[in-house]
Formats: sequence, structure tokens, C-alpha cells
Amino acid sequence: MKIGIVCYPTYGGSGVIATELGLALARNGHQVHFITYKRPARLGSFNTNVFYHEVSSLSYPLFEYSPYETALASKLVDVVQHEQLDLLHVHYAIPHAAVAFMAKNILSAKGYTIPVVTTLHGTDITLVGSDRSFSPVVEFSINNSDGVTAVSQHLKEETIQKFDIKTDIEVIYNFLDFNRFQKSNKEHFKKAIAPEGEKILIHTSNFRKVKRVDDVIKVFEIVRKEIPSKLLLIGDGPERAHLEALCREIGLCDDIRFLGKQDAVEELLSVGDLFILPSSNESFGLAALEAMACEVPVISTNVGGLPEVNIPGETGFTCDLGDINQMAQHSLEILNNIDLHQKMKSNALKRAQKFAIEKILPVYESYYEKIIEKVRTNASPISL
Ligand code: GMT
Repeated sequence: MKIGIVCYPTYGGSGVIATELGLALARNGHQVHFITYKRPARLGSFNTNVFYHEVSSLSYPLFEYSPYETALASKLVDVVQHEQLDLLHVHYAIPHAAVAFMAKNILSAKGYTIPVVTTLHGTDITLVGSDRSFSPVVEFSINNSDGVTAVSQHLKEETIQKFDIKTDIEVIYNFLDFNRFQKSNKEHFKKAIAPEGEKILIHTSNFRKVKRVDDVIKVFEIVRKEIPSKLLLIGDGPERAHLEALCREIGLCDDIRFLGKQDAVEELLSVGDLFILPSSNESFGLAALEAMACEVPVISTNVGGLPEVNIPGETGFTCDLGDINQMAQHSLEILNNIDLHQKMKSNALKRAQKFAIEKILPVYESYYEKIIEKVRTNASPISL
């Protein structure tokens, strides 16, 4: 197949999934065209089956806001037509699903049919998408995609609850590549981070409010009183300055390290004893899955799709939102019990293996085939 992929090319989970999916499809012999405003972070070096089309939008003094949607739609029309694509897969509904709808209609007027699959990732539904300023467009463009997937059962249900959905939503879980995400021997890292054999707690995210990184620090503060430990905060984002101030305020700067954005997260996860994800909203929690693949048990909230990934009592624990004490007690329970810790490490790995790319890729491929066939037989005419 010739597949066009539209996503946010930055560090967010949706862009990571879109890029890794495209690369896996390319390895499986498909021709993949990424259409984004910047080269996706994980695209890497030259690959015969991978093409990159940059969307650049014209700046003009009249435009206070550059009309990115128009530029993207025009680029989609151009790429689909000239590369003779079989399917467009857009990740994150806003604005990609609406833009794809526009491109599809322009192409249709030129006599070209292009099936569109939209993948809902989370905040495009839960936080941003359901805001009145976006919701009519989000609802319309979901209903008018030829195929719609959600990254967890919970996200599917929340989408149905928040919008008037008239189309089927297929749950296709996030995935990861075990060639990259696996525990490796990084003893020298461990020695540098925790020279006295302290336990290592880890959190990775984009440091937005929804991730509640404050809670990570507060949980760590309690844990550290009982067990010598260190906290690694990986990633960056709008909350960072505030979090650094919090660490200074509680006097834990020597035990908490801000590592910023890291390319080889798996190497750091390899020395982790526990992963903390106290998000207020999380459609799936790819970061937790990455930790589990590196044999790190997870303490997370029980919100969104997190319990579909982190199985309470098996791969870690899920706790009520904001319940710092519960999270800290569960952390101590694991860290103080070698047998339980070992069991949860191996359970985490086993659970993560269910989301291996080799298992999820064929699901996407057959979904694409189904949607192409559906459009070919004209089973889903666009309802304007
Ligand atoms: O929250 C993020 O890390 C970024 C965000 C995105 O869309 O880029 O992530 C969402 O999509 C990921 C991939 O499908 C999911 O694993 C995350 O759970 C989801 N984030 C939220 O729902 C808050």
C-alpha cells in the first residue's frame, strides 16, 4: 500500500506512535509518506520506503495566524494525487481529521478517491476536542472519516460519551518496538545516579499540567523518608520551572535530577526501580508501557486507559487521582519487598509484550485494507 501519514512531528505520544507505525509499515514493504510541518523527531535516517513532505505555509502581513490548515490541505491534495496514495492516516483529530476531510473533498472533485483513517489519541477528545471552540468540527470530522481508531477502550467510550458519534470506532492499542525498548545493562549509569545503591524512581513526560509532575515529587518526598532513593525527571515542558522551584522549596535538589528531553529513554529506564505516572488524564499511557518493557513496575493513577495497560497488583498499582499517600504507600510496598518487586518486574515485561509492534502492525494493516475496500464499494458516502 501507499500510505500518507499526518501527525504532530514533535515529542508528543501521538507523533511517536504515528512515526513508529509509519516506519514499521515501511519495513513491511509499504510506501509511507509523512506529511508534517517539521521532520518527525523519530524519523531517523534514509529509508527506501519512507518519504517526507514538509508543509510550509506562506506568511503574509494580513495573517495574524498563519492558515496552517489550508497549507496542510493543499499539501495533502498534492501528495495524494501525485504519489497516487491508497490511504491517508491522520493522527490526532485536531486539526488533522478536518483537514483530511477538506482534502478528500477537493480530491473527490478532481475524480480521486482517498480513504481517510483518523486515530484519536487522547487530549484531542478529552481536553481540547471537547472544548466548545473545537467540538463541532471534531464531531463532524470523526463522523466523516472513513475509519476511526482509538488507542484504548476507555478513549473509545469517552468519545462516544462526549460526542454524537455515528460511526464505528475500532480500538487499536498503542505499541512499542522491543528492539529498542528492552532492559539493558547500564551499571555505569546506575553508579553515577545512585552511588550508594539508592532506589531509582523515574517519570517521563512533556511536563504539562495534565501529567501532575508535582505529585511525582510529593510521592518521592514520602518514599525518600523511608528508603534512600533518587528521582529522575525526564522530559521538558511548561511546568518545568515551577517543578524546579518546588524541589528547591522542599530541599531535595540533590536527589532529584531533571534530565530534559532524552533520545535514549530506554537506557535510563533500564536502571529504574519504579515508574510514576500520576496523570489526571491519560488515554493510554505510552510512557508507562515503555517503562514496563524495560521491566520497571508502574505506580499510576486509575484514570482513562491506564488500567488497560498497568494491571493493579500485577504490573504495579493504580491509585486515585491526587492520592499522594496511596501512591507512596504502594511504592514502598514494592520497594521494600524484593520478591514482590521481582514478580512485578517480570509481570510488567510480560504485559508489555502484548503490545509489541509485531502484534499491532497486522491489526492496522488489515484495518486499512477493510477501509479501502469499504470506500471502494462506496459503503461510506460523505454526508454533508
Ligand atoms: O500526553 C502526551 O504525552 C501527548 C499526547 C499526544 O497526543 O501527543 O499523548 C496522548 O497520546 C499518546 C499516544 O496515543 C497516549 O499514549 C497518551 O496517553 C495520550 N495522552 C493523554 O491522553 C494525556
